[in-house]
Parts: sequence; structure tokens; C-alpha cells
Amino acid sequence: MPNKTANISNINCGHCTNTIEQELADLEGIVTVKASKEDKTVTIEWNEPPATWGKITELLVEIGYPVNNQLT
Ligand SMILES: [Cu+2]
Repeated sequence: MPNKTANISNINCGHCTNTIEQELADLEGIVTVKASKEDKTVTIEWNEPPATWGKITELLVEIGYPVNNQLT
């Protein structure tokens, strides 16, 4: 199963991590999402198809949390 951790510098508080986790959980194929306000990262596991890293990063842009740096 594909997984990635990415840096998102717009994460500032628990509301940000909740928004990211809830919005991504609604995307078809997402298995787990864990956002960290301390590290300003999100770690995602998904089934491909239907989800793709492209769809995930597009959604993150739409909700105001673009990926700054893909770590893994
Ligand atoms: Cu916040």
C-alpha cells in the first residue's frame, strides 16, 4: 500500500490537523491520515486506485494546506 509523509508549513494548530484529517478521510481510497502540528507533517496511507498522490495533493491545495516538501 502506498504511503507518504509530507511537510505542510500552513499547519499551525489542532484545528488545522483536524481539517486535514477529516477532509482527506472523505477521499475515496484513503486508509489512514495522521497530521502532526508539532512536526507540521501529514502521513497518509492509501489504496491505489482509487486514490493517487496527485488527487491527495490537489485536495490539500483546495483546502488551503499545500504540500511544501515531500519527505518520503
Ligand atoms: Cu490551525
